[in-house]
Amino acid sequence: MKKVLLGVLLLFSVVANADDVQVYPTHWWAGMKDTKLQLIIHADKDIAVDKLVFQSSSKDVKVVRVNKVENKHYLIVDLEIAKNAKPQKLSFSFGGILRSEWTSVDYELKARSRDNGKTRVQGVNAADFIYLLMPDRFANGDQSNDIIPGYRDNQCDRSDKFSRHGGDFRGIENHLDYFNQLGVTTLWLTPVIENDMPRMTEWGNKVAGYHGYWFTDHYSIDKRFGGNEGYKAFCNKLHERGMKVIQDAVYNHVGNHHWFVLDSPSKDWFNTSQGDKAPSHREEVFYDPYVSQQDKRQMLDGWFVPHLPDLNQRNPYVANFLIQHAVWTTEEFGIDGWRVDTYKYCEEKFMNDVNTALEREFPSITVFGESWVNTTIANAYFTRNNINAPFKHNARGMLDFQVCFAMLAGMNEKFGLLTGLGKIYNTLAGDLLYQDPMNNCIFLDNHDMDRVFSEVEEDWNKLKMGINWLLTLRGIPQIYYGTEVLMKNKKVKTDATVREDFPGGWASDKPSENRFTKAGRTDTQHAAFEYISALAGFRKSSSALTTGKTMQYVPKDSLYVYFRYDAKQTIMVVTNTGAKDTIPDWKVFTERLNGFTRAKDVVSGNIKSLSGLAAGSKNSVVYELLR
Ligand SMILES: [Ca+2]
Ligand SMILES: [Ca+2]
Repeated sequence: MKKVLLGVLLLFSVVANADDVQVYPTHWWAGMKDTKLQLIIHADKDIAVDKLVFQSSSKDVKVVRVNKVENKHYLIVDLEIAKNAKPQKLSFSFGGILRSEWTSVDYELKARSRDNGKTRVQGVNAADFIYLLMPDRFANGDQSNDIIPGYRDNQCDRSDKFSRHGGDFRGIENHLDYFNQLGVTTLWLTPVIENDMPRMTEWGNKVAGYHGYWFTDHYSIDKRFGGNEGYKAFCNKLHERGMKVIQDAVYNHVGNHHWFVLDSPSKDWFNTSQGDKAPSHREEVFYDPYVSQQDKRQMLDGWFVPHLPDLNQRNPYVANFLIQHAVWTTEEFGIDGWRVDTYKYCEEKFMNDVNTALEREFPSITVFGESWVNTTIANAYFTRNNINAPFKHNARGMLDFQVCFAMLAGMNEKFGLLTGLGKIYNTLAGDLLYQDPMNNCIFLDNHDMDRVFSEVEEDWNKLKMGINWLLTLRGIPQIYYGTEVLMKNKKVKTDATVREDFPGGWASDKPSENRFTKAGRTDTQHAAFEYISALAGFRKSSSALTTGKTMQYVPKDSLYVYFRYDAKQTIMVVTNTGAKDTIPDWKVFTERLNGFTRAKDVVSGNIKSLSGLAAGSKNSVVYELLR
């Protein structure tokens, strides 16, 4: 029997011509909890021939079913992998009656990492401090990858804000000490997957895919960032430092030069019910008891822009491809958490299926979704919630736009019932809708928003209040690159203006403007960096801030006081946005102050007596209470 099999395999290897055949996932692992695997095999010739035979060389990998789709360049193969399968190399061979025309492709089941849940795939939680950066715009550590021959966009020009600028993984690696100084534990990079797109017209501008949201091949990391090997090395370096990495996922759409589009497997691979018209961006359609099905369809099937075809996640092949890719990426690179782009435009069941599949293989993985929504009801709806709705989402957390808007209001607006500090109070009271609001990621701005320093009219004292809240409110704090050195700008018919290069990230940048160093910062920029670094450093070892409870008091006369506390520690955050210094009536807060006599400013270290403690005008202080 063995001899016969060997003979057949030899024959296959003679006829094998697999260079023009791609298999996705490109490899897999032995010992996965889910023993099913669905391969998409894609060739530039017809492989879905009549009387097709498809064979696996391994007894551990059974071919359950071979599916054909409209496009004969594709086979979609359902496999069952034995539970006790060892890591191994194998091959698949397939073809019609003429054996001389058969094709053979190599495949591999690798060994899973033993470090999942320990030093990689750790999950991200409220003890972390996330730094969001755009790899193209942070630092250029390798000029040799700035232009990759063969890619459709061969421009790298820092004088053009819509072009690529050459930033890469190596550039980020060169600044790991900087993140340590700042107190950052986790890096969230905007998408790193290949965007082999030409420049496209957006808002009247010719824009490159420098931001990464236009995928063209899920299984390739963009070579301009360092490719698959560069990304693996980058993730390993972060993990060796005890840091974590969050990957940015896009399940809703792909770039229109993705192979899905250039050689589409079937007509129903993409949503076409609305043509290429945009979605309504109204998330209410998912929970509104009075919704029309047309409105829901438009949200799910609308195309963000005409060059981003909307994936039909109701097609099980599409869904499986995306789910397996998420699992593959997590195991391959050791991703600690996922940020999911455009969450509210995706099929609801599909999103739950992705999260379930990830948690099955990686129990500690975390996911937070991005839904730019206008109410806490909407935000809570897309995560594990306490809402009595017919559909229950299962994402662990969400990007918390409501807390963001509330903090912006707190810094900028006059105090009122629902304005200024009143909005923070009111927003937090809405936390009853979340099963665990500590899993939400909170932030002051991001790559799609006006930079927060410009939002507060470049007033560091105002921003300092926001930084205090960001690092002491419940949830996982995230800072956008450059905020710590007061990078500014608003969006003006483009978001490129809020995605400028980090000064000092390029060899040609002036040392006097290198913000990675004290010498390259103004006094205010340095003060901001030092302040954030001190508070983030304190936060790391603060049980009250990272795992404690919250108690807030009704704000009154521009004064807002809240506490974070547990059995070991009590933190009090006092903010006065009024025009006058005031001495609060501390008796009001006895419920939390009882037993404490002194308050230590956690940044300056100054200790004051609680009796007579003043709340300075337009100021906020984080105190640790002492007995
Ligand atoms: Ca580069
Ligand atoms: Ca969609």
